[in-house]
Amino acid sequence: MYKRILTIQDISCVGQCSLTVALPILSAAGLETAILPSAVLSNHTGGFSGWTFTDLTEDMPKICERWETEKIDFSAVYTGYLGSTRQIGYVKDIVKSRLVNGGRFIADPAMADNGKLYAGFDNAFVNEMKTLCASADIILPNITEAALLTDCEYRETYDSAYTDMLTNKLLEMGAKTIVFTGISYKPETTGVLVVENGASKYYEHRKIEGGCHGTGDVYASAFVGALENGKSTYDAAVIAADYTLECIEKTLGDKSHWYGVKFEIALPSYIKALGF
Ligand code: PXL
Repeated sequence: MYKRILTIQDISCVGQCSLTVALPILSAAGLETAILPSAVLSNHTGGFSGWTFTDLTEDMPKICERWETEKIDFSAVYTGYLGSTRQIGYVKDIVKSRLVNGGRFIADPAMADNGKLYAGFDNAFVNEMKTLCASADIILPNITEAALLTDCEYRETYDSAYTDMLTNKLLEMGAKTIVFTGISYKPETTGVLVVENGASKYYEHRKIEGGCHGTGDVYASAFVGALENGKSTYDAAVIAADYTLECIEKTLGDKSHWYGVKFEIALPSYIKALGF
């Protein structure tokens, strides 16, 4: 069966994040990709001095109604940066109505990093995001997002007792499979912690200092692409980590490219890792 994926996140016209990253990566993974833009921004909100923001909340139920009429459904739904608190309710309706039986709902609660919410988000949004994550089959939070979703203190340095606590609280909240990104127990390494069916598995890899913008979106998109190609959760998490690392490596030397990563030139390695 030819898979059709729906991804719901914003269009940042410039900035190599959200849909401008998800669409090419999922296409490279051989997946038909339908999009539902949550908002249109001139550029992303991380590091630029300002941006335009057009909220597309009102379009969502109308678009979903059309899809219902046309009997268009999706093999998987993958959500990222959303445009309003109210929109989250519509996203849940769309998943309920348009995801095929047995299809996976993957939610990246893209709303925060480095201990801080992104511009424009508040507590009400976080609370609603908790309910979206509880309804998802797989969530991909970073440490900041996991702390916000569980009302825990954010820590810059931590050990496995801290990530175990976050894990347990996310599971209590209703999360099923968790792919924690950017988990760093030592200064020189970072990695991904995959929690599935009561077991945890950690993929540790080298850490590149600096931190690039948009890597969460690159990671989640590459993960979904691998997963929907039949890889296990852990294998998809590893493929996505290796790809994201290469994207960062290919970008670092270019100081003018501070706003995103050059994910395009690392696509050949990703495609090879998928076995095409
Ligand atoms: O990469 C996450 C992201 C997505 N979309 C917009 C953002 C950000 C992060 O800042 O601003 C608009």
